[in-house]
Amino acid sequence: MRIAHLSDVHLGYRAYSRTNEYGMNQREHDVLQAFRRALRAIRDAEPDLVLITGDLFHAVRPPNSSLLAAYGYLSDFQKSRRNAPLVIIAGNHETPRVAGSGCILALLKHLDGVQVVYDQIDGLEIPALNATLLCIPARGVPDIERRILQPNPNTRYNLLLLHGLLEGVTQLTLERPIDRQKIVRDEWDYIALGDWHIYQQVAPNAIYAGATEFTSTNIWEEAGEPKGWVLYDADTRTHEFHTIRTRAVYDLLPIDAADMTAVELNQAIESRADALGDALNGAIVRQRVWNLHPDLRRQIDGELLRELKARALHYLLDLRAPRPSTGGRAYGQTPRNRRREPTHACRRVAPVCRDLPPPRRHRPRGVYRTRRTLPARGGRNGARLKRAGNSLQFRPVKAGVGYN
Ligand SMILES: [Mn+2]
Repeated sequence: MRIAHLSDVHLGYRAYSRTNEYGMNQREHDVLQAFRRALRAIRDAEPDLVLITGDLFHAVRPPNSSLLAAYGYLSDFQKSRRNAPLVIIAGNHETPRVAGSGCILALLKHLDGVQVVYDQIDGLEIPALNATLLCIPARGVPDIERRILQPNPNTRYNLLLLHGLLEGVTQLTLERPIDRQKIVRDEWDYIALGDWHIYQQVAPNAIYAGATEFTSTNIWEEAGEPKGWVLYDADTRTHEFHTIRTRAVYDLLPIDAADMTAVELNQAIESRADALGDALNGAIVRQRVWNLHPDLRRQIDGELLRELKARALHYLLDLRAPRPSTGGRAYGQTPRNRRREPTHACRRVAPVCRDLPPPRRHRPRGVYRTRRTLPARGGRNGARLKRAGNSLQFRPVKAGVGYN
């Protein structure tokens, strides 16, 4: 049995201010294009079974634009493969906090051949393939500990689908990683994993397919990693990783501005961007500058910056002032022993309920944020704050516990 496995598509993801010719956010469009490329390649590979292991949608209530396009793509996809089985499990991004609020994936089960699991751990039997699929969507992850996960002895193939982070997948400290011994077992013909945005083979029969575009909280940490889908042969337990074309993401070498003159700094910014050549056009680029004195900051060449921002889809000049109290270590250079949340898996995003107030940084009441003091940081919050800074010179920021 040949299985196509893709994951973490994040349809409805939006970032930056660029729009395409129809007024759709350019990144939302990119994510849809990546999905369409993956579906076309999978259709041509003619697998017996297709698996999507969570975060098909970026949000509990994705934008209509992405929802409509995705429905159309999947409908055509199913017709083109004569409604062969397609199984989708829910990830943390599309799972509502409250079970009764309804999951958007339920819409897709009306497509022929599509089965969806989003509420709890559930077993699906597909008689036509002589296969049983044990599906663990994001909401089922807390139940793993007290469940016995066993293959069905009555079917030829047994697959395990999981959206969650196994222990050992990331070096970073996890609050509650999933017990690897409980999941990664030889008795499964294939263990299809989602939630980790970088393609990774955990065992010969266990693979994270990774995301199909750069949609995690910190895309810079995965710059240069290929995006794609997995074609797995359950009889030989071998697989091929098929890459798909995405928007280019470059995290340029940081510049240490401690001993630089303004001319040297501007030259360094220009030469690092020039090194990309034409690849800069339409790309997502970050240039970090460390130990930047405020006087030097004012002398950054505005003309050069405007040109770079016009050529790239998004050019982020991430400027960090020196911090004397840390012995000169710049902001942003995280001490090695400091605990950090993994970001490839989008843990810091709070997408699960749009009814909650938007995330805010913790800040005492009455403190005003001006454009000049805005942190030049990437990610959703950075973009949002910068937009606010562009439209309002002074913006009162209410006190509140922020959740990223
Ligand atoms: Mn994800």
